[in-house]
Amino acid sequence: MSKEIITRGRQPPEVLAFGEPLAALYPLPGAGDTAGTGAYRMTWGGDTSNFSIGITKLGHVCTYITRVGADEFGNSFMKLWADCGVDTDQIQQDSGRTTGVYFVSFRDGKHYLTYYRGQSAATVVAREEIEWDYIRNARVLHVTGISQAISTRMLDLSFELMQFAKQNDMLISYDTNYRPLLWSVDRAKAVIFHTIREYADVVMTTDEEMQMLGLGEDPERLIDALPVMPRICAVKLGAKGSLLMGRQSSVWLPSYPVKVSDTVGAGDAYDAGLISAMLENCSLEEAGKLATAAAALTCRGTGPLERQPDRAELRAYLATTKPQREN
Ligand code: KDG
Repeated sequence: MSKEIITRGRQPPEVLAFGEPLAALYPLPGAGDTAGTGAYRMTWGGDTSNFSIGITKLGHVCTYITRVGADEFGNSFMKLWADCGVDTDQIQQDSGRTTGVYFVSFRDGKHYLTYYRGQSAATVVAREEIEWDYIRNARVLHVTGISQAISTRMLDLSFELMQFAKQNDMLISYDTNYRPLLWSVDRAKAVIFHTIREYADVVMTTDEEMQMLGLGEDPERLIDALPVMPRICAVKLGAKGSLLMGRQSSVWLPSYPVKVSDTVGAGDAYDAGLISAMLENCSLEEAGKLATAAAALTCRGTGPLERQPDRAELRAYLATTKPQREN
């Protein structure tokens, strides 16, 4: 098959993301802070959808591999991705299943998610419907612990995709994104360790996840707790910034001064910033700054996308703003 047919005249895939999009229901401001007490508005979430949109906004071509329902939420996602420029060629719409949903509640300054996703379309992405030749030349594959936790089929497919990525010299980007509501800590830890040992080049996690997974409290000691040292390892520390560790050096990145409205999706924006910087051969420090600032800017909005920055905004912000404190 000629390249023209494979890419259908569009830019060939550069970054692949694999996982589940979720319609996100947020309580309206003033509607009360516990689920069920007021009006909700719909927006879009799902870690890998947030990542796909984030990295596209930062100037890269991202092909999202997922499945949504042939329902209203599925249709609105298809329109959103098309409007944002995400490549939707590998997305199937399933008339027999629905798109997953989560409701957000805020309590004591923290957010809580309630999922309705058990039988969602994304749990049954079909390997036979992936155009393997079309995605073969991508440079990066991004997978998360959530993509692996939602069904056995998705777990198996994550391994098949990572094996394929490895054979085709892609960088494998992996966010542990441990969600206790989706699987037990023991099962998650076994899968996460296997993924890191066998596949992941870039591993991203948070200090909270480190603790939940029993990987210790000290971000600098994370590497000692992992089965192997990946090429790059990032620990996201919320308001404290992040720690980025490479094989030769590491760098602490302070956070940026923003008024935080909601932190959901900040980690996905971080991943998009880090991987986009790696695609552009930035230094570890530059990559860390881009990622940390992208996460901070995302926290200004409600929901993962409202204030997720694009390339111009992120670059302008970094050129004019100092981080909160220099280490
Ligand atoms: O990273 C943000 C995600 O947690 C949110 O968008 C919802 O994908 C989601 C999940 O499974 O928790």
